[in-house]
Amino acid sequence: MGFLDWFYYPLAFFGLLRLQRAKVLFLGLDNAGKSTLLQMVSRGRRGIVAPTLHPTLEEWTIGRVVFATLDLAGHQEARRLWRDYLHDTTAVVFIVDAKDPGRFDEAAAALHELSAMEQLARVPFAVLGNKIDHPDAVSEDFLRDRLGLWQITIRPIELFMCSIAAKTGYGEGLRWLAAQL
Ligand SMILES: Nc1nc2c(ncn2[C@@H]2O[C@H](COP(=O)(O)OP(=O)(O)OP(=O)(O)O)[C@@H](O)[C@H]2O)c(=O)[nH]1
Ligand SMILES: [Mg+2]
Repeated sequence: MGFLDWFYYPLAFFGLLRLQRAKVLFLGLDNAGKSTLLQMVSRGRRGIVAPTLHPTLEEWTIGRVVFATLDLAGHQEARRLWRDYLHDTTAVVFIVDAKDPGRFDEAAAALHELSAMEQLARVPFAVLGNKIDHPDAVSEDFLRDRLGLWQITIRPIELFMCSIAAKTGYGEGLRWLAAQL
């Protein structure tokens, strides 16, 4: 495999490279797995990630596709920052830690707040229930219910259970997302 093949493989694989221009946001609470997914997409492997300091924006551009992570936990000031950042978003990947039920309500609130925003009115959302390699991870039906996904109707939205660390499940989510664009 040549250098370019190696470089573009993850994106071509997900069907995102054919896009003219795209801004794909990886959103979710802290500790959900946003930085880990960004590493997988940008480098095809997992490195060591330290918790990202808030409010931090990480960006990675491949071809004409910009990937960015944004932490949705916390206070109003951070909220204002991410609100400004959303206007030309093409697609949203919303990541939830599926082994942390104590934070499902907080994650659901952030997801519903996002889905009500005008800037994202027609933007497709792939919701990733991450960390299913862990024994405490909940089932897909349980997570779907706790996040209240059936209440979000005006856009394509789909839940995918995955383990970003074990490289399973999120590829389907990204391919589904690319197919919506
Ligand atoms: N078991 C398991 N752990 C994971 C998985 N994906 C990420 N993690 C771990 O979860 C922790 C948080 O991952 P990050 O990628 O830093 O999460 P983040 O959403 O960027 O978090 P902040 O930077 O704090 O906003 C790290 O210790 C990761 O190694 C997974 O699929 N399974
Ligand atoms: Mg991070």
